[in-house]
Amino acid sequence: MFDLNTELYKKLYLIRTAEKKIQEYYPQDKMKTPMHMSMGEEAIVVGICQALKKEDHVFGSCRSHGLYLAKTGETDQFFAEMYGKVTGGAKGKAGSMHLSAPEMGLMGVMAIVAGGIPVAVGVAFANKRQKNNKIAAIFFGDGAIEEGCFWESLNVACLMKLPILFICEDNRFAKNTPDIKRHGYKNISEIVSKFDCNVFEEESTDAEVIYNLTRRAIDLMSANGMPCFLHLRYYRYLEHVGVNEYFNEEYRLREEFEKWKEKDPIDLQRKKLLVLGMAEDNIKKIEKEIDDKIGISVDLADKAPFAEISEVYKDVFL
Ligand SMILES: Cc1ncc(C[n+]2csc(CCOP(=O)(O)OP(=O)(O)O)c2C)c(N)n1
Repeated sequence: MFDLNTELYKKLYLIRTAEKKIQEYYPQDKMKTPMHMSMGEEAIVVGICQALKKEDHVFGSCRSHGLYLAKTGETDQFFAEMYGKVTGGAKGKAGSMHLSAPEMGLMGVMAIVAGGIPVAVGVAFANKRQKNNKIAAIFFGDGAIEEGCFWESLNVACLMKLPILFICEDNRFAKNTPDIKRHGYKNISEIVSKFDCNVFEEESTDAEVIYNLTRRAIDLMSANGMPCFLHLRYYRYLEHVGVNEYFNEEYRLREEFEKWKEKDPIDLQRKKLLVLGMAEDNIKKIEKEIDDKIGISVDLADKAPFAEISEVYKDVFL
């Protein structure tokens, strides 16, 4: 339990610190990619990726910095991609919204809302055919539920009993539009539970709670062969896109934000380590190692060259 909680904290701290670095350096205008920040959602991606096997396949949306870092733990290619440099995972052609590291199971993240869902279902189908015991996990926002391909994909996955986790990261907003202005129904989980799948619902910023829930989901999926739908609530700290702390009170309440901030996933996990008996100095040592690693990655990315012009059409489907 101590080891698990330490691992969870390392990932949570890594994600938050990497994004704080992005906030700090973005105004230099060297990172040209739009930024959809993960701040607030870290417990979900960290808890789930911890519960998955290394070789499982993960897919995400445009808001996937946290997912990438939780799944891979690496920061060199991550920052190089942000800077658009040849040392990035996609040689600088992908940016923040199309990250991938297939060798580490991060198969791809996509800017088209719900775009990754049918792709993940296809991979789950291949995994089942190959009997390789791998799980596909697709992360998407609540806005993706409004896309037809979500329902088509869910239907096929249930019909074919595919080994897939559908993870709805529900922050109640698609850009600035709240769920009540978009949904002709009350409860997503209630509707999804009409399908032949295992449905889980949780609102927690505790990565250990999410980890345990995911373990239960995976166990149930291997017992009854049915896909899982995880409906997980969180609060997006920043605006839809961008790195500023600006909070738009035209569409959401600051009090709600303050309430979620009190149970911030990183602070919560740090306090838990202290309660479990980890010395403050040990925690600081862990944090320093991660700070240093990120500092080096940013420096390397900044100094790295851009790809040659001849690379422009390579690795691109036209
Ligand atoms: C098919 C499609 N329609 C519209 C957009 C424009 N768009 C980008 S993000 C977004 C809202 C996404 O909300 P949600 O899925 O809840 O994810 P979140 O931003 O909350 O993580 C929209 C409408 C898009 N990228 N793709």
